[in-house]
Parts: sequence; C-alpha cells; structure tokens
Amino acid sequence: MTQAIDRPQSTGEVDVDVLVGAVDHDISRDPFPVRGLDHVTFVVGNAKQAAHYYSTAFGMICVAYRGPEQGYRDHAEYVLTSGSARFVLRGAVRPDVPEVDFVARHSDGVSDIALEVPDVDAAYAHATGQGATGLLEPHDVTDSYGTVRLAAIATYGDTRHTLVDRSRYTGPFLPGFVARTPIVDRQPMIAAGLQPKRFFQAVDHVVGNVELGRMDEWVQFYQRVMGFTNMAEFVGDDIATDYSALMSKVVANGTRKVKFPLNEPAVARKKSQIDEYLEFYQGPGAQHIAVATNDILASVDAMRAAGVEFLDTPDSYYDDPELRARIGEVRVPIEELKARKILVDRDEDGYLLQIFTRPVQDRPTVFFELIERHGSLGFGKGNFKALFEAIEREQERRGNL
Ligand code: TYF
Ligand code: FE
Repeated sequence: MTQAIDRPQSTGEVDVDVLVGAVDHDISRDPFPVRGLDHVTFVVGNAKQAAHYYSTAFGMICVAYRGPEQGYRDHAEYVLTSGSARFVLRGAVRPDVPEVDFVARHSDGVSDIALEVPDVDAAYAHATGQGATGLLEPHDVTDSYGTVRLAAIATYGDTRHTLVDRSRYTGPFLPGFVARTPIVDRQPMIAAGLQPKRFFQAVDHVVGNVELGRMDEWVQFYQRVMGFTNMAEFVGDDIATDYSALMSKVVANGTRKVKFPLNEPAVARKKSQIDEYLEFYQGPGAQHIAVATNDILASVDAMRAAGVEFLDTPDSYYDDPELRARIGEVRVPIEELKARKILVDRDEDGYLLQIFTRPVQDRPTVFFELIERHGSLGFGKGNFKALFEAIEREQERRGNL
C-alpha cells in the first residue's frame, strides 16, 4: 500500500520557502532546537467524519491511518496533510479511553501540538529541567519502516507537546500507521480548474487561550522551557480595554517557523471572546490554527463552495480611505478582497492577507485562519479592531456577549 503520495516534507528547503517569514538561523546552538511543527492532533467525537470534513472542506489528503484493523483497539486515527501541514484526527473506539473524557469536557479540540526536534532526549531533559511537566519519557517506537523517538511534555490545559525525532523513519506517519489512499478524489475538480491543488501548505501559527492573568506565565514558560523569544506583535492594555477584550503576546523559535501567540481575557465593556472560549472549552486550550496559503482567494472560494463559514467583514472596512492609503498596492484589486471578506494589513516588512473561519464545531471554541504573507511577519495588528468587532457580532448571535 506504500505509494508516492503527498508526503509532508518535514525538513529542508521546501518548508523554508513555503513558510514565508522563516528566517535563517542555526538551531544547533539553541537550548531546545526545533525543526518545525510535526503535527497537530485533534481529539474528536467522530474521526471518520472529521477526516471527511478536512478532506472535502480543507482540501487535505488522508495519507495514513491506524485503528482496530491494525490491532489498535482504542482509537481510530486519520492523518491528513496539506503540504507540510499535518493534522491527526483521533476518535475513541471504546467508551473507557481518556479521549472520551476529553471530548465530553472540551468537545472536539487540539490535544497535541507536536514538534519535530533533532534530539528528543536533550529536548525533554532541557524542558523538564526548566520545570515542564513530563508526560511521556523519551522512548523508541519501531515498525518495519524504522524507529521514531518520542517524548511528551504538558503545556496549557489538556494540551501537550509531543517531541518527535523521525530522522530514522520512512513510514507514512508513525509506527503502526498504514498508508492509505485519499478519502475523496479531488483530481477531477483540480483538473477542471475548480479547486486549487492545495488550499494551504503549512501551519503558520497555533494560538493558545489561557486564563485571566496567566498569559505572562505561559510566555515565560516558552522562553524558559523552549528558548522561544517574543515577537514584536502584542495586544497590550491600551488596545485591550478599547475594543479587543483580550491581551496577546507572541513567542517563536529561532527560525520563526514555530509561532505561538498566547491570549488571555481582558476586563472590558463586554464579555471577552477569550472568556467565552474558556467557558465552553472548560479551560485553556488551542484557540486557532493559522494555515499559510499562497492563493488565499482560490482557497477561500473553494472552502466557501464546500460550506466552510468565514467571519464577515463590513464593506466599510474596504471603503475606508485610511485603510486604502495604509495598504497601498497589493497583488489584487481591493474589490477582490472585499468580495471575499479577506482582511489586509501592512507593516514595515510587507503585507499580509488573512481571513478567519467561524468555529468549526458546535461550541464557540476552535477556529482556523488562512494567511497569505507577502513579507509581513506580523499577525494582522491593523485588523484587530475590525476582527474583534466581527467576533463580537458572532458572540452576540450566540447570546454570549
Ligand atoms: O494570531 C493572531 O494573533 C491573530 C489575531 O482571538 C487574533 O490571528 C488574535 C486573537 C483572536 C483572534 C485573532
Ligand atoms: Fe492568528
């Protein structure tokens, strides 16, 4: 069943040029060297249907599977990729496994933001030495494709970081997983020009929501445990009280390939969107996953056509002469962005285009962002006002404002 399928390139040049904003940096001198994001695991109520959703609505390709058929009696796990982005969808097959409790508490959510590291033992020793809680000691897992070394540490809420060294492994994902063919055949749509080959090619950043007053602790956690440093973009008191009702700081590894914004609620006029998340997720967790695309127009069109819901942006956003002046020329006429509700922001390094989905499960918790970067390393600070107003309209619709 092994075949030349769309395997993610976890290291090397491909990643560097697909992830705009990565910088040259020698990770060998880092206290906690990180090659990149290995995968994001979602624990879901029904992995079979989730795998179908991410195949049809997100254009992802199912490349591997592990479940009862392989002798793994507890879970069904589907691995889907889009370029270097790799999602694992895990559903319980039995009632007495922890994933059942995870879903009861959080609903579908992110359980693992796994990092590819060159030396699992060194990374784990550094992390736990700096106070991280170890969840899995370094150990080898082996099958006929080779050996993967794994360990895991805890982060906010019920979220973990698995540490993965797959340099001695050639299989489709991890030992025990078997290669499988895509769930849907998008080739006819692609051939007819109705869908892009990929809707996105990498994970740009993963955002965590933590409790009121805890953001700085988690920023320091990533500084201490992973040697991450702060990026310039943050939402401070000034912005928080005016319209965002949240505070935010961004930490990143040396290459800037791994970026983790961290949000906490702020006390403002209205109920914070972060409080809404914390209430419905029953605690801290991953809030949104931003995926990098190089054709956000085509991706949004394909995803909308497949039924993905995006946040609305009022026409007044695009008609604002101040925005027009600040943005200047971008690669498409602004009308093209307006027609699709795509946001645009510019900073000293360049510009970015971005759009946010509505929550992708029944609870107002996890959502996605599509981002197309043209030089800008930011997170769309110039859009925070328009974005947070849009989120407040959604909170209002849900009766949570
Ligand atoms: O990742 C970011 O920082 C941007 C902005 O609830 C953002 O995408 C921040 C908080 C939020 C939604 C978007
Ligand atoms: Fe974001």
